[in-house]
Amino acid sequence: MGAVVGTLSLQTRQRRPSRATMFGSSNNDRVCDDLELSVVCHRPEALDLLEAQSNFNRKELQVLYRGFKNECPSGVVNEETFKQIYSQFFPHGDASTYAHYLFNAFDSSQSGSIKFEDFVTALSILLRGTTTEKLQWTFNLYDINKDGYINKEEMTDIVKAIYDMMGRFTYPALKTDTTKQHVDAFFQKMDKNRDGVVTLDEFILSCQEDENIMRSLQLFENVI
Ligand SMILES: [Ca+2]
Ligand SMILES: [Ca+2]
Repeated sequence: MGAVVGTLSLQTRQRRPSRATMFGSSNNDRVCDDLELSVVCHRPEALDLLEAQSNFNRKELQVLYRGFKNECPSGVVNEETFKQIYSQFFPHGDASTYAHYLFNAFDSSQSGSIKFEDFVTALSILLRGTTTEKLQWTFNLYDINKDGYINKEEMTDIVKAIYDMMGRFTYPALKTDTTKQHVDAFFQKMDKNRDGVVTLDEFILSCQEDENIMRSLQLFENVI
């Protein structure tokens, strides 16, 4: 399990260099100009609302917005674009399946596209949220069909997607039964009442008992 949640922190580290470009502090004047034009003038309430709903201040939101518009001038990210951006961080593997699951977790309204608001909401939780919020978000990511339970099929799909994403350079001697072992270990630890599915309560309880998972969650904080 530690390796699964640990992957999230690995992603954070791998994404840092790109984040520096995406959210770099150059052209600060233009940040404000763009934001004035795109958000403040057209939707003056949007920034206030985001500031109230997220754990970012106005200045941080402006920098994030600049980065978002830079990568996605249309203002929304569809799944194909998301996969392309995300895959750049995992050049040795195939990140498309994991990116699909991540996309659905970012797209909390299941609208088929990620708007700036969706992006800020997810980042706010992952970087500045409480432990429970981060675990809820991760649970939702693993709960592929969003029915409130993680079953073995979903966990198998997630673990396979993570192995695909990491590629053969990270897991050179991957055996076919490794996925099953990983999933079995996950359920051994998480499925407290042994009914074959992991609920949010079981997930949060089990993660909080695990120091490795708690440490990897803390790595999210203060990276922006
Ligand atoms: Ca499910
Ligand atoms: Ca259970």
